[in-house]
Amino acid sequence: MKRIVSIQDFSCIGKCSQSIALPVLSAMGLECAALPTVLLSSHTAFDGFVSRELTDSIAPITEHWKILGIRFDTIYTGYLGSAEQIAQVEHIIKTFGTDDNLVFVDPVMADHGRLYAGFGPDFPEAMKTLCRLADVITPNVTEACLLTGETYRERHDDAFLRALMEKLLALGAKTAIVTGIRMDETQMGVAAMDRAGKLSLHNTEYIPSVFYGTGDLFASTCAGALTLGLPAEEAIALAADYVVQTIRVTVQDADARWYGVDFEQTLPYLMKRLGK
Ligand code: PXL
Repeated sequence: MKRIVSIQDFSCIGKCSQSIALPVLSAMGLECAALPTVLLSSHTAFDGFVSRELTDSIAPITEHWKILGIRFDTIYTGYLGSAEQIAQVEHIIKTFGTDDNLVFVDPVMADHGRLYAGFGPDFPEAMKTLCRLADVITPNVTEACLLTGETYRERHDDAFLRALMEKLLALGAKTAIVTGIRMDETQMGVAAMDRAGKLSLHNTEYIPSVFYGTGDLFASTCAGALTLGLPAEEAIALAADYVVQTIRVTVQDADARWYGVDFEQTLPYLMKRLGK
């Protein structure tokens, strides 16, 4: 069985980060090791959330793993609490990185044109250094603009997309994948570009709604699919289709929660798509 380490916060309420990565990656047939970076009472979209950075715990945990000789097929990073934690994760990548494992960086920090509560304007600059070490990065449009200096906008065209993807690749990652691309009214897409300059766009139905955690759902599924050995285009299509299927189910739920999606209901869809 392949092993992936998920490095991101644990939000007690909110269905994001580790509470998405663990069940999704397990359902995909992967062993998921979890390194929590921050412990939060809820994710940061709730008023009054309480947050405890676990910065002092990260080095002792990973030093123990090193002594045990643990190896990871994929190192997957998401929400990190500070520039100091980014530096720690860079050290983890250098320590556990090999020629054949995958470094998957989701530069979680912003959405809808704004940084998440708790991040200062310097944070994107620190995140750029982490992207440099990645094989794959998966920003949403807001994060991609913060990483490249492009101006954020809600509607996109070919020229914007190509410029954005080229600038992202110039940060140093081998493949850039950007979620939340809106080329027209009815669709939402995921764009990808690799070092060969090939640009692809996987469009799905656009369902007008705002739910937290969909970026984490996309990243966990995509990281899992790549770890299983799916080609990038198939991994992207699977992850994008799973997210849209989950949103479809969530909007039909009279009891839907604004803070997260009903991904628990659609795990069978994901497993079926994988032939499990
Ligand atoms: O879903 C992204 C995310 C992850 N972790 C925390 C968050 C958010 C988005 O708000 O607050 C703690």
